[in-house]
Amino acid sequence: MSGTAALIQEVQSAGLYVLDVILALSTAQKIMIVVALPFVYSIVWQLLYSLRNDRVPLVFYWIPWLGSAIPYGMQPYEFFAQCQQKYGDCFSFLLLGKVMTVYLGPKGHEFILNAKLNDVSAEEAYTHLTTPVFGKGVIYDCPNWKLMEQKKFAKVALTKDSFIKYVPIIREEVLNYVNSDSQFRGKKGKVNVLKSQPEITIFTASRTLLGEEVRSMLNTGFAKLYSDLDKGFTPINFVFPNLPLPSYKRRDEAHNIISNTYMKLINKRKQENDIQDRDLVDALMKNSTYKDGTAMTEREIANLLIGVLMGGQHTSASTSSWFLLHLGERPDLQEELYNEIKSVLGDRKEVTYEDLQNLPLVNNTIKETLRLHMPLHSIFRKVMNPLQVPDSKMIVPKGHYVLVSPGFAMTNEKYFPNANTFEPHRWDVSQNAGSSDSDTVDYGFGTITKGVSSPYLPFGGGRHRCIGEQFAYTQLGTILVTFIQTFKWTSKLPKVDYSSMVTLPEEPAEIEWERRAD
Ligand code: X2N
Ligand code: HEM
Repeated sequence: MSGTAALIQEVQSAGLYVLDVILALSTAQKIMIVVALPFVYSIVWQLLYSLRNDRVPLVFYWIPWLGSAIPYGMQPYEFFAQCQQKYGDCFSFLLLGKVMTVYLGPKGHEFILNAKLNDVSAEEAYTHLTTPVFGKGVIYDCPNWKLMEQKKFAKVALTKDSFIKYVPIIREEVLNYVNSDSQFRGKKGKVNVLKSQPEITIFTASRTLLGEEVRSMLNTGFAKLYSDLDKGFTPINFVFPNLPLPSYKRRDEAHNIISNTYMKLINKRKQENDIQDRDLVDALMKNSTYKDGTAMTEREIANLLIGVLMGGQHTSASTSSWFLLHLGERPDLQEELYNEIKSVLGDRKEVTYEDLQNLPLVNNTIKETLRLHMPLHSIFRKVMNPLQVPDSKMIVPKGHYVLVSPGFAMTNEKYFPNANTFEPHRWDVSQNAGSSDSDTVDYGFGTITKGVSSPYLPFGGGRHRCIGEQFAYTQLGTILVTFIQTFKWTSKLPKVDYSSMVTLPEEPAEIEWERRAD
């Protein structure tokens, strides 16, 4: 008999013996074993994993599958800081069955955001979450080259010429809101920014990017559909893309109705030959043919509109909520902002796009808010080919994920002295110093800086870099100017809620406002 066959027989009889022992146990003891087995397995697996020197160190965890989900989900930056102390800038942790490799700091930004297209994939990391919400054929439900072109198509509606038109519209929407919403009735009062800012954001973004037709529908039952769709865009959906629950059904129904509505709008404009340069709808109707000659379908244009609006909604609403709450603790800054606005606009109240370029404190307030509250605390990619960690023997295997967190560097003492203090004036000097690299690259949606080793990257970098930065600054700048012109306010800064899609303030997130006399 060969050695192998003998071994197999040996193992077989040992297995049978173990089975006999187990069957002889009481039911309670059997249950104990079944319960304990995953724990034993996971601990043995972690021990063996820790012996490999070609792997990034793995953060120890007790609970199988769940891994480090709770410390990460509650306080990601504190969790990262603790891991950094033990393992350095590069470590792995288990998040709900997925191995995440984190690389903190500028080297990590470069490693992950500038990784090769063949090695890492954003669509594989995000599609389960985004496709049920945005719909088929766009963003992360298509090959990367199509996403690059979709970003190029959308950018046509995000130019200086468009912003010049958007600013008065945004101002009108904000004024209309603060002069009619029940939370803003009277001379003074309290407002929950987690209600007001999402509403102001959706009204201003819909009116500018989707046009008056869609904006006016938001005063009707149509708004409920947005809320249903929104409830399908949470970290829970990231973990469980589809469950037989009412919220998932409402998400899918809301998607279908909204997508159909946008298609009807596209068709109406087409039929009436009413295609101008008003908004993103016009821009995509004019320019959405891929370089291979195929045109985006009307369904795909509708879904791209949903995706772009949804992305801008969460990030922008979070940012304006946070600057209101920070400024509420700094009446001195509100006065400084008021004086800056007055000195540039004079007796004029109607802010313009050009004015916004001449209001450094307004822009630095937004910049500082994004430093302290980068809306996306974690950016993910799925590893598609074994990936070597630079200057090491460590390999991140295919099937694992990489996670980059510019928000960690942005709130770190190493890069920003008094990192936890809200201080817009820290940006006064050196408006653009630090990003000394002028090397640029074009992935298909316009030139961007090649290097991503800056510690300050609220809009990401590389081929997936944000195209909404200028729109966000225009929208947020106009909202901030209009608030400063209209109100003085106070507040107490809430803690951060990291368990949402974007980093939000915890409830209660209120400001106490008072109308300015003039
Ligand atoms: C259960 C606490 O809460 O212990 F949207 F056109 C549109 C970003 C995807 C972030 C996923 C996991 C948090 C677990 C907490 C478009 C404008 C985009 C860009 C664990 C106990 C979408 C998932 C968040 C995992 C955190 C980014 C966005 N510009 N928008 N335990 O997508 O850009 C778009 C782009 C994602 C996440 C998480 C837990 C283009 C807990 C307690 C609980 N995350 N998260 N955008 N966790 N717990 C966007 C890229 C893309
Ligand atoms: C991508 C941040 C507003 C559209 C990104 C990324 C970040 C980001 C970090 C990179 C994601 C990744 O690498 O996985 C922000 C912040 C915003 C903001 C902080 C506001 C303060 C907007 C707005 C729009 C928008 C207003 C649309 C008008 C996009 C798009 C992408 C993107 C289309 C590209 C996604 C990709 O290529 O994978 N954004 N964003 N964003 N953002 Fe934004």
